[in-house]
Amino acid sequence: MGIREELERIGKDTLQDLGKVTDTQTLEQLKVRVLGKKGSLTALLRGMGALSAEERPKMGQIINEYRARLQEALDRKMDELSAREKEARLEKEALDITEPRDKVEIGAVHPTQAVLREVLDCFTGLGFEVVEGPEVELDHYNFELLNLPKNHPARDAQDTFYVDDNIVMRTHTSPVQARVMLSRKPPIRVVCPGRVFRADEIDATHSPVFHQIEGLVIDENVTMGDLKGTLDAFARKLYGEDITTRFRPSFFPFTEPSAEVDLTCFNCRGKGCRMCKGTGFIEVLGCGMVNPHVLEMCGIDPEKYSGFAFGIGLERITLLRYGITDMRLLYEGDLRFLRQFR
Ligand code: 2NL
Repeated sequence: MGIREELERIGKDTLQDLGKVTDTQTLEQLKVRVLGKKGSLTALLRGMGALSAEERPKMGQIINEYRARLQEALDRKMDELSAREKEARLEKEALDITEPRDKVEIGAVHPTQAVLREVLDCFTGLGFEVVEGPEVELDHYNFELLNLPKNHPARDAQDTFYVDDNIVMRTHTSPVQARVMLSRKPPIRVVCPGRVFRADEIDATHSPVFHQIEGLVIDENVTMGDLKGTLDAFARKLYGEDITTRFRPSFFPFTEPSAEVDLTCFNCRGKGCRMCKGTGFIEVLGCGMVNPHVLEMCGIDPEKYSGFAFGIGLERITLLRYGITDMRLLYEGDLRFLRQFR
């Protein structure tokens, strides 16, 4: 077979193979088979030695042109195939961000904390500052400064968790306010939320750990009218404009005079129902004018300043708010209960 026929056969075979190639790897092999060092076209060029001197340059030119055309066809195919392969790879590696993922369980704010947030929002809106303090407290701050001297029944180990002779788990958040009075000058307007501890047995209305929010205002000429106005605003903000307060005389060692405060029953709006036992009122908090002796012990001149204080049991108003009848539900972490607040 002459060189020309051979050349034509190689060209035809190569173009035919090229039409069938679908991936870059096979194409690379084809290229080596034709144009490589041991390729068919290369062999043809080497075979030119057998030609005569005048035929050789002419044939060389023809073969080289052929070679260039095949090279170009192979390169074009290579571009096309590698572009297609890249496309396929990107498609395969792409993330489908619309694909739904495994279900994530979303929690809920605990009802006690939800009510705490509402109460704090109300008082910060009235200009109060939120202050926190230690849960493990010196006897001095928890009892002594609050007019609960040695041998006072509230100090009994029956009621209080003692860490040692001088250290207790705080039984109210009042020591936080005592610390505020000792470290600042009036005017003072603070609310102090937090966990408190009492040696109680657990039942539907008692827990050894519960939450309190206490408030304290001290300035010149603070009166019981200011106390009532503040608590009225609190009641209306939390339960609605038609809610009023009712003050009943009471006793606390740290306030004088003292009162217990009832709110219009937010279940029946005052008509009388099971929740308020037909009275139309529900007891919600204790308060009073800060006992002058307490002011004095906390470094505030009772001749110049006066103040009021109040204490709210957070669990109690949470139970009332949601119509829950057993306080244990607030502590047990039962998801069947908690999920209802999502
Ligand atoms: C209640 C009663 C009350 C206070 C807490 C207080 C704090 C200082 C001075 C005076 Cl530093 N008083 N706190 C006053 C009256 C009542 O709590 O039944 N709480 C659930």
